[in-house]
Amino acid sequence: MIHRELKPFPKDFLWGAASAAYQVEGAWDEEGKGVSNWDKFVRIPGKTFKGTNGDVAVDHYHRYKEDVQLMAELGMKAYRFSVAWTRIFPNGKGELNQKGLEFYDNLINELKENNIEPVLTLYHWDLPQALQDEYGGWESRQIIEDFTNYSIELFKRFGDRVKYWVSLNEQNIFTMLGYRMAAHPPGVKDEKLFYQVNHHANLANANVIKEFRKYVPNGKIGPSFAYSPSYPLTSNPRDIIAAENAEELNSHWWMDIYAWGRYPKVAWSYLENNGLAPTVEEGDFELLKEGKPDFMGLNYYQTTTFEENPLEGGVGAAEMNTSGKKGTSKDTGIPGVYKTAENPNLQRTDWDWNIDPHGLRIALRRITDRYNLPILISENGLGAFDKLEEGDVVNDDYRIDFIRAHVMSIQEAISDGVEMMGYCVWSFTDLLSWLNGFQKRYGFVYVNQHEEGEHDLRRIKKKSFYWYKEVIQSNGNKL
Ligand code: BGP
Repeated sequence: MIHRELKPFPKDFLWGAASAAYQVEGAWDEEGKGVSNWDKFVRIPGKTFKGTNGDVAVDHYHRYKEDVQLMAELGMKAYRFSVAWTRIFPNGKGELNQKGLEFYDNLINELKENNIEPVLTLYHWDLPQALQDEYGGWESRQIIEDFTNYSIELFKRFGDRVKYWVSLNEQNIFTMLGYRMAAHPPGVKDEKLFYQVNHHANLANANVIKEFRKYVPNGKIGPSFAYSPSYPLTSNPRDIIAAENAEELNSHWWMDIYAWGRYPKVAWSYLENNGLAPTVEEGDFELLKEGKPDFMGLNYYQTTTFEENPLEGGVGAAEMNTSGKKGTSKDTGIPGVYKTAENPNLQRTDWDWNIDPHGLRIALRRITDRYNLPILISENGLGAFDKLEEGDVVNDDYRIDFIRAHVMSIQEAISDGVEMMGYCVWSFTDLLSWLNGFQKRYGFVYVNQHEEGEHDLRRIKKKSFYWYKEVIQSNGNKL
């Protein structure tokens, strides 16, 4: 649809930015914090870009006040951050660490005093290592209880001030990288376990949402899903089936569970036929149905294009581009299901991520059509090599262009009838990219932090900072 006139952004639209504990906080072993799976994983040689880790990250733990002041200056309405489970329960359960609770208390209070709505993510990938050691973390159903107890502690402590909550961040990504590609902890490649782990995560997610209703009755909670809408490469029906396979196995398989508490039929049948379906216990589907979210959190970066992949001799899984050398990524696929293909209509970033603002509108509409839930965009942004110029200037016009085009797409989606809650750009300050070090930057605020050489961690407002400030001030009118 081409609209004659676009609808305005809602008055209370949450213009924001996002981060995650491990990527910003640092202070990895301070004030009682326990060891997380990431604290351990980054120490294995060859796992991250140039061996980067989050020991210091961008030192937000010590500089949160300065960071919140910058958010206030930007005029941000919302800040999405995650809590490090190991700061609250150093061993994942049992002994509670008051110092950890205090840190988030202070952060939340600082945000509230500056009229910034906190959006709290319960889990953004940093699992207590003690739970991984004891029972394999997400590999055991025991995680449901431990994750729930940890979450309840946060509901009790922060529920009076935090209205918006994200349960699991990108379950599809942390399980895929952790159990399918061995690129994230625990570094496993086991297709069957991947689906079992996901079943446990689904149950944990549902249980936490169920408990949330008791402790934060006026709050809103939902998972953040990394949705990459699937396109067929051509109008050849075989490619269309490949794209539908991808939509079913890579997207509906998670979002259907979140929204409806059931797995999509075609995907389930594929898993059963291939001996991959998870073991389900009595009562699981009842619980999954009870864990209805208030919104769908959408992390949108790109779309993916698919074509048919033969069963015999088809393309298998390929590694990602973590170097920032454009054009080095390879097509990846599942024989007999799909394989990815380059979309000739789209430009790519240096990490070979497709730049596709219209894809965001497509994502918003597909989620709305299928699930009829309001949507909070919990991540969207551009990872790039930024250059710090003379006089502490960063001219990131490419980032402005990227975000502008995506904001326009959101407005088109609103005009199409999509119910939008807010837009959290990834990220506020520059931060540690899990596998790409500090060289892949996303922030409105440059942080002088590097893999090597001088890094005093000073904060520098980029050109995009000033631009986004006007966007927020004008409620999206001035782009
Ligand atoms: C999402 C994660 C974020 C963030 C972002 C950018 O998948 O939720 O934590 O890292 O992607 O990814 P990357 O740093 O790999 O470019």
